[in-house]
Amino acid sequence: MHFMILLTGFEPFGGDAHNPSERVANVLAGHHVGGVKLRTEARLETHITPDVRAVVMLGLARGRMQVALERVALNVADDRLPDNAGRQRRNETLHPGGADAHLSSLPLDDILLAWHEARLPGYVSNSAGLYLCNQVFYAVRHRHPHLMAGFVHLPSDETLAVHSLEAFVPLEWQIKSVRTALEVIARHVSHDANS
Ligand code: PCA
Repeated sequence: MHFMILLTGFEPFGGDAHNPSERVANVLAGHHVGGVKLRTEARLETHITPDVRAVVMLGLARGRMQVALERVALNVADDRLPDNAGRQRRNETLHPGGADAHLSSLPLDDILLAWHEARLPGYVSNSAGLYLCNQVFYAVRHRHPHLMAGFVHLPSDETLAVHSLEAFVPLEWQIKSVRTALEVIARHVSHDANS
């Protein structure tokens, strides 16, 4: 069987005109990285088919200064804003009876090393927030505990930052960072499959 890496992004929210995570996912859609095909999805829950060997979820975190690998998903939602369907959760457990937290199962250290070797700034963040990104990250780790899966938060890009005084990373750099992370993940996935 051939493998897939599932790459997901989010649509714009909170009044933003676009979401860099959706752009990056769309740019990379259908490409091969390290011999592994990328598939991109918006509705991920129903689409984790048996050929999916890793899930990389992307989202926007305005105000961040660099691309961030999220270390942990917490079993709580506390939304600052309603989601695009108008729902807002305050201090709610996401999955009653589930672990308080799930850690990323992506090879964080190897990705960080690859970024830094390629002169792509990035770091490991210890909080994905308590909004939708944390929610999908938790749900995937909770429902598919043996799957390699994790979350990458992207900063604003040049288009979003034009309208406000905030840190940004150009979209091209964000694409490079995500592609580099996917190459590392593809290596791990192929190695696991051959051993
Ligand atoms: N960022 C939000 C939700 C969607 C997105 O791109 C978050 O960090 O939770």
